[in-house]
Amino acid sequence: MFPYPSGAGLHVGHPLGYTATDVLARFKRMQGYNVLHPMGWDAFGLPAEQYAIETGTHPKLTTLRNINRFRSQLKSLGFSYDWDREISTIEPEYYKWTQWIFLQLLKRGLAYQAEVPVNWCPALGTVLANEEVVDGVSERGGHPVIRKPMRQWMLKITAYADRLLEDLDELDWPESIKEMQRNWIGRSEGAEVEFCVLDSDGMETDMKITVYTTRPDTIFGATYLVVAPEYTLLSSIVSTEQRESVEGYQDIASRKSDLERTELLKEKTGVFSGCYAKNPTSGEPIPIWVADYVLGSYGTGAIMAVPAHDARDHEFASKFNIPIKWVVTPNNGSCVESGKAYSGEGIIVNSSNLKVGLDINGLSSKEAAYKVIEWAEKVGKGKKKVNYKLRDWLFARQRYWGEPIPVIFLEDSGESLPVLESELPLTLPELDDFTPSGTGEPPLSKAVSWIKTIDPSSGKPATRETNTMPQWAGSCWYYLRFMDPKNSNELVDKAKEKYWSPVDVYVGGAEHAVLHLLYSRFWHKVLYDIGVVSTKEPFKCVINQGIILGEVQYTACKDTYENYISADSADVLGEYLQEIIPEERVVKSGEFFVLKDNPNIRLIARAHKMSKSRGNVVNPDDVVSEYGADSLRLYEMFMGPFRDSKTWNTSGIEGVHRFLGRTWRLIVGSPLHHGAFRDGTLVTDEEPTTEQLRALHKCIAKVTEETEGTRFNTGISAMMEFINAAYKWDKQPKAIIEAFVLLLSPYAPHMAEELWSRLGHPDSIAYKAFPKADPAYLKESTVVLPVQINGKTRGTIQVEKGCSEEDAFTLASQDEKLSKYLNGKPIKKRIFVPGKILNVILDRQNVKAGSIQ
Ligand code: ANZ
Repeated sequence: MFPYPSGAGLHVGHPLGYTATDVLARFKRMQGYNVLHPMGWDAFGLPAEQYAIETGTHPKLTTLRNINRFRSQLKSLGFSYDWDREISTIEPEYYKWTQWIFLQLLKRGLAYQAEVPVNWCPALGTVLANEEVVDGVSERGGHPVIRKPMRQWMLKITAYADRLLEDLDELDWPESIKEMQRNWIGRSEGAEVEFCVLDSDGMETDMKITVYTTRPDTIFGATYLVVAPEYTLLSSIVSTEQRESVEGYQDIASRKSDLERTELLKEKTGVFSGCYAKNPTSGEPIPIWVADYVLGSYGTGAIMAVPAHDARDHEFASKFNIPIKWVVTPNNGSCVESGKAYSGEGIIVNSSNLKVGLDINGLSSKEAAYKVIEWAEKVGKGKKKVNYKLRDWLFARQRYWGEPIPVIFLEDSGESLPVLESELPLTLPELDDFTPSGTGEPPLSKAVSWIKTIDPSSGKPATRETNTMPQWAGSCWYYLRFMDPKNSNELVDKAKEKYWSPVDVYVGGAEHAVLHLLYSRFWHKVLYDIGVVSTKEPFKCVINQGIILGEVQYTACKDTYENYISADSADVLGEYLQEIIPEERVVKSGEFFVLKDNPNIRLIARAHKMSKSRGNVVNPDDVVSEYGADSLRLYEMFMGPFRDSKTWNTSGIEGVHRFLGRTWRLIVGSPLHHGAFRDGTLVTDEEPTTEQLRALHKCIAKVTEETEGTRFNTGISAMMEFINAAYKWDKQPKAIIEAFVLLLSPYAPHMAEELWSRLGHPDSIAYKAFPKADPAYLKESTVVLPVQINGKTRGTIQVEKGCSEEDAFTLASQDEKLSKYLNGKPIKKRIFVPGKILNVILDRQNVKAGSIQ
């Protein structure tokens, strides 16, 4: 995944994913594949715009500066990117195609306008992104934020919900991401049922409230209805007496986010609407309540509440004294625990009304649900319904630093028209003032001469759309552009797309498990439908690299007199002070960490996310200048399994740095005098021994297998083992060492190139063939042979395969453990099964006389 070039530069999390793909790219290239390993910038976004508002610096300047920094940092790590393919989402040549995709969506009815509530901050006069709102107030300045409906562009991702769900099955992605996507799409099967609204005399009116339920089997137990505070029909149902409290409630709810509203642990709130509806099955009047635990944006925005069988309804009904009616019993017939909802399935009870022709008593939940839907369809009061949690994608931002949306509005009629494809890219106008207008109008409304335009087909005056696209837009399809970055006629050339697509390995953080991956899959499917791409899915395999946490921090607890207390007793004490202890004052004792000068004091050891405020951020530049890029690369790959979270540990870099040093000295030798290494290497032209070949081929097999499987840490361990073994040899044959340098090169390319050149090769190592393991050297040549004395296993010996009985016996007699059973003892019989066992039967009499225990 390409990065957002933030002002802070690279953090150590970036090289983790980027080293991994670089190792893979180099490895695959050496195996003879054509590898597309590109880099680019997801460069629109809020921080540059916020910085522009504060300082007046144009976001483009800030962004380009950041890109330059990122590029030089990445180059310092030796990533083998094809820099000719570098792209940036802010360049008009790129966003021309982002706009083009938008026009295709518009053409197919997949982009539309709607009034949607946004986070509106009256004091700042601006719309805020969700991440700029903290606990209902603006992050900047702490001003109140309300939800206000505004005209927005929406993308109809819901039209693809089924395909986005079904096609997940065929992807080689982490199961956890697939599950998150499934939950996000949230397919739910149920029914819509109509409840007739009653007037104040209890008579049926023309008004109906349609509810969405996944449990039609519980309908006889629906003892009230709930509508969301933003339910459109609400104002026409509310009774005069209740109007004021309902409106007050609506106002409070408008300030809350959906997440706050549906939090399970939150105490339920609500107001009575003053009005009743008729349960169509039981025929009973039931009250209609307004409560914010029902969301206006899901289902129909109204529910039938079944307090006996739904936990939230139960809590609500208990609080407001609404009747609770049990209609499902657990299958095993045991009594339902009172005071709690039973939300499982079971056998239906209390559910029959012959007047309406419905009796579901005694049926299972499944059968009952089916029968209720059938009945509702017959009497015209409902139907089967599939719902998705997935919402259409809000695709407009009231911001400057984004792609202009290529739409114009006719001044006379207000009709919206697409900008002609031939006029793309529609470039962002220059602005000096990036502050919001104060009325909610986006900053682009200040670009007066840009806004005014003429509709080319009618010649009528028109104005341009001033909303821009969200940051997600440019990152939705960039992988396609890498395949053909300079094409000015097409988004991507068909043949090139066919050659490279789909992306074989897509590596990035788990934080993109849902939105980015879902949005790109959606756009990709649209592009597939219109014949731009040849595959249904963009990314064949996705891998999430683990997070790198900051160095472990040790904390000591102190009582109020500032005396150290052990962390295990501090919890009991409750109140305690904390002091951060430097690593030099810490030792490990068993599985805990304690103070060096007072081992009774146990410390708290914890790794935290790297953050500026904690001061535990590691800057890769510092590591590179102190240990070199290869050490950083190797360390990040060696820290632990690629997909797991890991903690940064500076002494760990020293470990891999030493390994590289040892490798260097094994091949080149130590410097003759301070600072200078001899030219060339220490390798010899001797034929390698079998032992050396075995060690090498074992290493080749392991490194190949582990690199292929993205288990880089164990691949590196194998190389470390090899170097340890090689140190025991008195000669380093060239054939062995050259192969090893090839193995090392994807991981530590700088040092490998230097060694390769010293080994007498004038050209780069990067395109040489990766060594292949010879199976002949992988077979183990020795076996472990159990040795029994009088039928009892007394030890083992290691013998060459095919070793003779005599040799095995000699080895056993020389073995430290076995010799005491054998030496000087008369032997009655030897039983030898080659490669399996050696059994020695001693002369009984002598055994008794001997000292065998
Ligand atoms: C009656 C009922 C009885 C329900 C019962 C559940 C258990 P999912 O699976 O998430 O689709 N619901 C429907 N619309 C809602 C909304 N806009 N806001 C909050 N809740 C809503 O869940 C669907 C269930 O969530 C529906 O089934 C409805 O409550 C509730 F024993 O209807 B149920």
